[in-house]
Amino acid sequence: MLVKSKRGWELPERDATPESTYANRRQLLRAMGAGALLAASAVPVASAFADDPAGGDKDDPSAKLYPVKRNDKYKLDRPITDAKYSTDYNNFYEFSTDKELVAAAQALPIRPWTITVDGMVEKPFQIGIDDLLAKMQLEERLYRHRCVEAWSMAVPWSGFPLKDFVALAKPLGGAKFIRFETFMDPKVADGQNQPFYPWPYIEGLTMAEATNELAFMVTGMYGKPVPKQDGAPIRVVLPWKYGFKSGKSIVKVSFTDKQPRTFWQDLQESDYGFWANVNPAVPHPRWSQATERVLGTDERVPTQIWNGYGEYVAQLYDGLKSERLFA
Ligand SMILES: Nc1nc2c(c(=O)[nH]1)N[C@H]1C(S)=C(S)[C@@H](COP(=O)(O)O)O[C@H]1N2
Ligand SMILES: [Mo]
Repeated sequence: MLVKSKRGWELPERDATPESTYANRRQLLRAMGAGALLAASAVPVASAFADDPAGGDKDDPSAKLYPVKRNDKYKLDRPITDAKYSTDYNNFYEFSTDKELVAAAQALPIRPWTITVDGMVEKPFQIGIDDLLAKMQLEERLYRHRCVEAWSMAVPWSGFPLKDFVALAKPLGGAKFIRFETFMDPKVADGQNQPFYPWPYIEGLTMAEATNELAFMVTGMYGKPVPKQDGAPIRVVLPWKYGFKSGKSIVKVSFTDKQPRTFWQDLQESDYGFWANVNPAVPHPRWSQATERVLGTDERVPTQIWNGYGEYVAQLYDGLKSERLFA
């Protein structure tokens, strides 16, 4: 769906092909190759609606923990995105490949919720989300978020530094990477019935990235528990990387000496690599990354290298120049 526009960089985000297109193309090709007809995926229907889908589940026992104190160190260069945009326009392929998935995501049960910590750690363990919340010092941070599809937002997230979680996990000296796994439950997440996606959603980081001060485990948003559509009850947020690196609704955190293979690498590695650091000068194979559309105002603004967080993270990559760091 190429649209003629005056200048290439003015191409609006809706004309950029979303991440799903390749998969859908692949689905079609595979189905044709097999001589089979694939039924259109059923429209997911929420089995339960929360009182206030934009503000967390009414039954969420963590609601009393919020709001938490803001850490003022992390400043925005733009206004906070109105919650009505950022909690209503989501990428969460488990529920849908289009952005309107709030209703479908309400079907996710978020209590009990257990996180398994395994791999190269002193002693593998499991911890319930409320026990974890009780152990961690929660704070609020204002971060910008840049999706690889060239839209962006600015959000007050609540949570705790990923490095505090790493300390709790006690990785062994030989651990070089951390791997995040999202829940797998095709009964509540209809997208997981689509077998051409390599479920469950896996993401990963180096230990140096995971222990960088910016890496954040998010449990809240806008002074309330994080809504299901945004990754309740716990997700990752990495503001210098494209949004797909920030896995939602995490059930397992593993430590390993091998670079984890990610969901998006399995799907289309040429477009979505392991590093995926934001860089306006490195286009996606099918669209420019030079500018981004700001959710809410639809203004187009220039994208910054490392999404503007270079002072914190650029040095992480000094010894990695031969890697494909930006796509
Ligand atoms: N499990 C899971 N995590 C995910 C995704 C997903 O589809 N499934 N989408 C990613 C992408 S592409 C982006 S941009 C962000 C979107 O987060 P938001 O919906 O809270 O804005 O979540 C990321 N985390
Ligand atoms: Mo994204």
